Amino acid sequence: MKKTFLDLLKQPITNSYLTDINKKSIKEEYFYNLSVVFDTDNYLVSLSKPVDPKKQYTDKYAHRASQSLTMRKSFKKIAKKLKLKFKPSSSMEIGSNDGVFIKNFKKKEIIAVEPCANLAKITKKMGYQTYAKFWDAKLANKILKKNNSSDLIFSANTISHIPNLKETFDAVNKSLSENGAFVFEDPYIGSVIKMNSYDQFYDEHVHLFSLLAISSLLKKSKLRVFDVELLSTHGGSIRFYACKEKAKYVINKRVKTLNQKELKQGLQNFYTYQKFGLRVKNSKSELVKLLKKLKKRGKKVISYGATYKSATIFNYCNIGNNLIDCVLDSTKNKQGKFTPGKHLKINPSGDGITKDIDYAFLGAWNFLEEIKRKEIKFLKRGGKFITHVPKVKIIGLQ
Ligand code: DWN
Repeated sequence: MKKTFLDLLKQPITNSYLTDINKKSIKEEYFYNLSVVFDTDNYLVSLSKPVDPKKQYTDKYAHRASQSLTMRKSFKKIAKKLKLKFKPSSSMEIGSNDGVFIKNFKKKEIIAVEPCANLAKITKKMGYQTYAKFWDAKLANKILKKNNSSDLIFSANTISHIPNLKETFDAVNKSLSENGAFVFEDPYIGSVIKMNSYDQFYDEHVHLFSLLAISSLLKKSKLRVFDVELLSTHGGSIRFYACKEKAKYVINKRVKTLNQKELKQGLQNFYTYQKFGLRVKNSKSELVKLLKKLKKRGKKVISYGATYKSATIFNYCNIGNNLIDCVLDSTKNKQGKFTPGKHLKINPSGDGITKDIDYAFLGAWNFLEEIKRKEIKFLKRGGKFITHVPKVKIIGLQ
């Protein structure tokens, strides 16, 4: 049974950065109601009503996974580790974005799957066999007609974006070689609950995974988890290592340990999510209170990182130009545009936060350390960051 525990109100599609603010663009902006449910049968946390993927993954997809040093390093490290561990002769990545992972593989060794045409163009140009399509049974069959099954299927921040998980996992099973490994990582619901990072809920994050939920879902597609890792990336992610039911892999003890940890955290109980829902409401009032106080004192506040996550915060908390001046972002194709829903101008982060700024809300709180290093001058002159994770607070130099 699906039970609702969170209502994040009317939200826009997070990838829909506006090029212009005028009557027409505002009228055409698409909104939907973002509410989140817990499935008591398989412990899966999902959006109650996912948006049509064709509206989301267009040829104007903005996010470039290679924009942060943290992620470039993380993808390089995992590529090296997977090559050593599984020695795959044929690999595939589902959701290859701008090629930040596959660039660590030889051109003939890996296939890219990426539905956003503008991103698929990048990996094609790099020389990789790229399918500019959504991952589903039809595509899996098409790829198998031309290629061997895969010894390694990798996917980062993509599986949680796909509404139909049964079809997704069935297609993976079909595409894996007998002892192939399916390694995928996505934001972890355990971290979201712990850190109160409710901004991980937005249109693209159709599900947030736990080990409990994934174990149950994979079983239905004759797959099983044989190892698991908790990661610090994106404010807390989970990496699953899965294989066919009869593959050679022995289950690592990390699986049992995490299973117990999740039960202890209560990820199997609706009550845990209900309590989280209440904490989210408090976080909203704390943040709005702080921003209003700073505004009253004449402080200049901006936001750092035009993240998809921050669209949830701004729209849920009703934060617009009344409280925040603009957003800084290093991604070229976001610059000069306006954030979805609240229409904050996105400016280049350029040489750093300018002297007139007193506070910067961390839209990209998951890159706090990287941003702190970049913006050390801002901190040294007394500038401060604001975050809502794990609770609303101000971060200075110390
Ligand atoms: O799953 C998803 C994740 C991985 O990426 C997607 N559905 C969409 C996107 O979500 P996000 O926008 O919340 O992700 P990030 O990676 O937290 O975005 C960081 C943003 O901040 C980028 O636009 C780049 C920007 N940035 C910056 O301007 N200066 C980041 C850093 C580290 C910086 O120093």
